[in-house]
Amino acid sequence: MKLKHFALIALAPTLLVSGIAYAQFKKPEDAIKYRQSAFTVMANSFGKIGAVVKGEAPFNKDDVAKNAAVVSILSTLPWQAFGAGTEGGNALPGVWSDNAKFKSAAEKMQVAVANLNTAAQSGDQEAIKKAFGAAGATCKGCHDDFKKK
Ligand code: ASC
Repeated sequence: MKLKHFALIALAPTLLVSGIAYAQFKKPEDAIKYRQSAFTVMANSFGKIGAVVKGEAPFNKDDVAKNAAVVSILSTLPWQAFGAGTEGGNALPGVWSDNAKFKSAAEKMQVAVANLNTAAQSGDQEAIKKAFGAAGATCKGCHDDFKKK
């Protein structure tokens, strides 16, 4: 393996956690498509957990654990695609004009879904329900300020 590749693999978790942009986009539309795709896949898995929490789907511990892991991993991805010059899509201008607040909201969401993942891996239904509600509130909080209606 080339050293360059080894370094990238070794650094990957740090890059993800710190939100350093390593994904490169040729055009702003590519960044918009990337972040919307990440949110779409995240919302799909989050919604499946929601159906269980609301009693609309049966509780299957392994499915919930898998969906929570997907949400947790995906939650780290969209932020690198909100760089300068990528305004548009469903994002309100505040993402760029009030970027510190946006970043803080993004971090809150990532912490909340990591907590949901911890609860889901334990299989504790009450903990899952509580963590799901808290995570949903962080989605909504950010949408209220930063997503077009
Ligand atoms: C979802 C989803 C969101 C959040 C949000 C929670 O399932 O797609 O964006 O929950 O509606 O308030």
